[in-house]
Amino acid sequence: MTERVENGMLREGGTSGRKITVVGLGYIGLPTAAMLATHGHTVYGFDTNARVIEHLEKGKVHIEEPGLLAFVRDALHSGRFVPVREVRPADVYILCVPTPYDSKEKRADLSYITKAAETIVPHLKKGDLAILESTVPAGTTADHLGPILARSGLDPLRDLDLAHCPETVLPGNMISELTSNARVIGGLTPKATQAAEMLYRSFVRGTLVTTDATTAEFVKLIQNTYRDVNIALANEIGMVAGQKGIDVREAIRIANLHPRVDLHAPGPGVGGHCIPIDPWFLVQDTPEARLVRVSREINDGMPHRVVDKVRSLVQHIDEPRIALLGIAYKADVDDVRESPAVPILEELKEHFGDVRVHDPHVKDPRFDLVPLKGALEGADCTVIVTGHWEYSALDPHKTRSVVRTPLVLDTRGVLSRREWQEAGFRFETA
Ligand code: SAJ
Repeated sequence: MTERVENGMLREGGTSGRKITVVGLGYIGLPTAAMLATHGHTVYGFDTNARVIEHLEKGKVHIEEPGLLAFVRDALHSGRFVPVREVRPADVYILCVPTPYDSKEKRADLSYITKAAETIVPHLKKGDLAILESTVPAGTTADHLGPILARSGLDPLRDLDLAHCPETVLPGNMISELTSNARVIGGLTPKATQAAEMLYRSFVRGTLVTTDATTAEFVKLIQNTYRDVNIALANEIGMVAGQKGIDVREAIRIANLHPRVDLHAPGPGVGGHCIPIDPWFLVQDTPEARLVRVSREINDGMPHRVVDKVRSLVQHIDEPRIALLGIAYKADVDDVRESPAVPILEELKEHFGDVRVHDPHVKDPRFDLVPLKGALEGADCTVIVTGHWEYSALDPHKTRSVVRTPLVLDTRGVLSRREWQEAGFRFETA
């Protein structure tokens, strides 16, 4: 077996194929399980959702992600990726379950981790490696997972190797990022760190950075908090720029030419399962942390600002018809988790009788989606909420011939102001 090392060169020896059980086959667990199987390991994939396993047994996947279906099928055909209906004993256990956020308490809900850990407890034996990949508040591996695994009668520090290795892949680009991204690996002991590092070296080409488990947990949270706070700053700058009649995107583009400035993009709010949630995990036990809370407030307030803008734009139109383009939380994905488009849609519906929604990627029946032409036909205000490539490719002249009022609100900066204005549109950004 060859082993990949940090500089991308191959080294002989090292981790030979291990027997691994992956608990939780969602956005991260499924590609990770398939990846391990295609790198010589035998992988049992378990999920409490029977539908996930049924899909896999039929050679299908329940997630839309470029390349994932073919990748998972290859792993299944190799015979080394085995979907299972009960947790199987293995030498390595990787927990990839969700850590939802309790929106009332503004805290991490660790119940899935608790249940996942409990399912592996009966199978644990001395020397096993257990890895938590789920994003968690700092200290969870040591103070929450460790004590549960100790119910096996084994000491998590001496008899087991227990580590945290947060995932960092970007939805839409998971397969390549799983191997190319740098990974942070933190064990409860140096031996655990080393054991986890050996495993990730079998498929990661990016740098492996080692630290302790609690620092690894903390690093993941501060990475995503950095993005959230930065986006909040961009959104606030957008508000000021709007008042001064400045094109915020043009201003940010120029500002970012400075080598030490990296302002993010303003938008209709922050969605997805990480960026709007992880900042809460960071500060949940620190009430005096203010900046992170204010940033969350700014970003959570963006959908309301978008709706306010639509209302003021159509105030003189009788019974306006609104075309809402995009329900996914970001461009070119089908994921609607925490999508700012959802509260925008709900609030628009409170004010307007005729809101038509289109999204080329989302298939969720909750949203009454219509074809693009159906959404644009007779529209008085076209609101771009998600920057899907299909929208950046919209032809302003053709769109002009379909809508009733040539008014577009581009919350993502995907359209060319000049081209749309030339086609006769009133062009607004949020
Ligand atoms: N957004 C903005 N302005 C920006 C960037 C993003 O409004 O400049 C919005 C997006 O539209 C979206 C939300 O923020 O609604 C989050 O998008 P994202 O692309 O920042 O984040 P995710 O949730 O798709 O993926 C992130 C990634 N983290 C980083 O880029 C640091 C990914 O690498 C992580 O694995 C993932 O979170 C995670 O699991 O934490």
